[in-house]
Amino acid sequence: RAAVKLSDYTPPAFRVEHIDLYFSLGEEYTRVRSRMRLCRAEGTDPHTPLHLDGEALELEALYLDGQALAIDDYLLTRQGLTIERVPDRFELEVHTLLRPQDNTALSGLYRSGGMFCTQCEAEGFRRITYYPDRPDVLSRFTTTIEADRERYPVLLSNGNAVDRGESEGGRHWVRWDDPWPKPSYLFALVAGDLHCHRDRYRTASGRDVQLAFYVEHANAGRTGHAMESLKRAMRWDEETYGLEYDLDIYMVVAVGDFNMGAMENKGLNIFNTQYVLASPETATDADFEAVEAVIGHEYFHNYTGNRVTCRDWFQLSLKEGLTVFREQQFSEAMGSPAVQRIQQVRLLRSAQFPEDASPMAHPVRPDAYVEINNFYTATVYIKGAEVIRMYHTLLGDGAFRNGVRRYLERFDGQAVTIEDFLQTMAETGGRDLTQFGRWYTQAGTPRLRVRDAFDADAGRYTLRVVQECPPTPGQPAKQPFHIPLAMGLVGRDGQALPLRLAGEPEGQATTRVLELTRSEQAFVFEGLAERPVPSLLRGFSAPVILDYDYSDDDLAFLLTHDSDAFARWEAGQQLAVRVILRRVHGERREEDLDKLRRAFAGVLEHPGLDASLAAEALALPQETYLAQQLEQADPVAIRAAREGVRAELAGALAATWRTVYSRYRPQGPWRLEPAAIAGRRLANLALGYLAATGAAEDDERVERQYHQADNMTDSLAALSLLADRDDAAAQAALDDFHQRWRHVPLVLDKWFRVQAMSRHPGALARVQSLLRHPDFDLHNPNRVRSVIGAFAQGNPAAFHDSSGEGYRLLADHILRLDTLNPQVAARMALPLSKWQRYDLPRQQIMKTELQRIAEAPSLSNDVYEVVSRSLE
Ligand code: BAL
Ligand code: ZN
Repeated sequence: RAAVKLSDYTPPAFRVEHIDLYFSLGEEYTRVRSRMRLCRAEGTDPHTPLHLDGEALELEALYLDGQALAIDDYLLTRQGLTIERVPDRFELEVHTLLRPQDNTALSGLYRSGGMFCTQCEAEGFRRITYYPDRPDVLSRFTTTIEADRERYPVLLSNGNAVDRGESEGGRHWVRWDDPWPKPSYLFALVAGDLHCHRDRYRTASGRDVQLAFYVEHANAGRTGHAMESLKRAMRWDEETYGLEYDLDIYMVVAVGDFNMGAMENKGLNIFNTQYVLASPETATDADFEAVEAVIGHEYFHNYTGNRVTCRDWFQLSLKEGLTVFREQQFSEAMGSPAVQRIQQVRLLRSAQFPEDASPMAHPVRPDAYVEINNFYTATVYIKGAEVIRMYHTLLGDGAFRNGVRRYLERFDGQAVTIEDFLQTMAETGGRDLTQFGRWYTQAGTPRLRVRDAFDADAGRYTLRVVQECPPTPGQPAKQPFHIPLAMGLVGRDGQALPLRLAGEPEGQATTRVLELTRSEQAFVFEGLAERPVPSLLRGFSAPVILDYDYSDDDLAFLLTHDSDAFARWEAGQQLAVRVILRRVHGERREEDLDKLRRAFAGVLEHPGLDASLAAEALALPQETYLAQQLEQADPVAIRAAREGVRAELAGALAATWRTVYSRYRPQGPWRLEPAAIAGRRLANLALGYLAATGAAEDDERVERQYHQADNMTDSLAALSLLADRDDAAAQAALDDFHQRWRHVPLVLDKWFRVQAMSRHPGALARVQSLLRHPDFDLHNPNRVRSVIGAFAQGNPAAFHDSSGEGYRLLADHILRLDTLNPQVAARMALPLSKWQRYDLPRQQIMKTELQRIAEAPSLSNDVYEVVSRSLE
């Protein structure tokens, strides 16, 4: 199937000066009338035909400058419409007919519950009308929506509501005008019977902005946290980047059926309910945090994405990497920067590193795709944010912020490229970033091999760093990257040592950033009285794999003494990785458990204990991260080894866990405050260990927490531990949860998810029955992700069951889902793309299932691209 290539980019031949849309929404069909003022772009050949994208549309009529076009005046294909001869300036009117109620792909105009809504990024607008549906065509939009007044009292689109009225047959209409030119992917429409939570925000310059959150009536009262998060995000962007909101109204609509997390449509964000609704009874602390982050993310897009957008979809990370980084900065400012950083790195390692090591590996700026929806990836988003973080590290905070502001001013209202951003940052920072640009073009995770030597007589310590990056599809050899390596040296007494490179004057800095630009480099530090312990990659200063031969004692030492919180966490994780992997290899050292036990006890006994950081430090490394440390992984053996270590730590520290549990459980009613959140986190971590002691009192503790919890964080923490068991108490809790929450979809998703991720040996059979449960629905992406996604990505031991049943179950459902929603189906196929990471018998079955999918008739481009690349 045809790939779109970056090298084939040509500027648009026609500009759309204005588009006036008229929607007549109906139960059986919807009519769309589009009136566009088009003109030939300067320098374009006067004979270039007009091509408009269009997909799954019924064309009813077409008028050029008021004249109806006959069928042989244009060419209609499955991809669009071409008019061979058009004047330099003209008006085109297009009438299309849609059936949103049959749109199960959830791209374009579709129905979710009782409402109409849209999703146009990346290429959904072409499923509404014929249009040059590409991000570098910006136009002024006016939109009129007409619908039944009783069923759809709320009619929304981008910009400001400028007129409204009644029409015949109990219908009404509203006209919207968006003053900001935008690409079609930012168009949005919503119609429904919705509850509105209103508030207002006064900007730094004193303008009042109306804020409006629209939800289904059943969800009224659950938007308070999202509203407050939005106001915090607006304030933060003013204070940090000097960016003020640019319309008089900011609207957010929550919909239950949504392929993505949320969408930054100009002035009218459409959100997955998951990232808007939050109340203590229904949402966990993690959900509250995610709502704040995603509300921030979509708001920050208003500049990084909307005011300055992408020239083409290869530049997606231009807006996404930058916006994820801004979102991360916002979350760090609202909470604990160290905890945020740990969570970011955990996500990068579990989602992006495996992608970089798979046949789906691609650079942050890909150079070809069959289906752009497949490139909304961890690489484009999260590695893209790491790339932006590296600019920040290299330039410093002030120059970085100035650079972003300059980029936004220079390219305001334009569709630009990653080079434009890089060049602006280079100019502002006074740096040559040419080599740094390789982060955008070379795929794969670089590995840093660090070796050291100490010359006691000279007091000289040398760090030698070699960088390598493994081959990835189409890129057998890599050039060296420009890598900021933040580091420090820790003295044997635990003190941070001043860092003086050979030839430099005395200085007091105890953390510095070494810049790696060559395959191999040495750094010589002077003035050291004894051999230090190096603290490397502080704050995770680059998205790389670090290889330094620490002893177990060094790791335990850094866990206690490193002044960098991230590096402390990392040292503890690496110690745990070693102990677990030794078990995987059948190596059982008596002293191992003792080392971990002492290290864990040290964290808990630390006088300045930060409960949130402690909870991160005491959580064992994830199974997916452990699997990455092995050439070929056996997920069942990894699960057994990790669970074995967990049970032993549970037993060895049982008294400590019980003390931690009772000390840190917040007293009194639920509060969303940092100390209470940290307390719940640490107490629930302790409960997780206690669930593995095998003692009846601890089993009862879990049951008691489930039944007594006044909030979803504690209730779900206990329920997920109960889902690992199969006794009567566990079943009773699962039944109770279902009974209580079956009418609240987001909570019911949690019920499915904890079972799909159960560590019980019978989890695979349970997933098979969940897929037959009357509440399971393949049409709803959140439900699909809660069962199929949670199982295939979050339960490796069950998914990789040696029978191959997990793979078969996944493939069967991908094939069914592909007929409904190709975008989500392709995403569900990604776990199979990682087949090379597993042992040979598993590889064989995974490839057989990929092959079976590849051979299915009428496969979508989305799924075809994932499975065919996986098999290459
Ligand atoms: N632009 C798609 C959703 C998001 O990244 O915000
Ligand atoms: Zn985004």
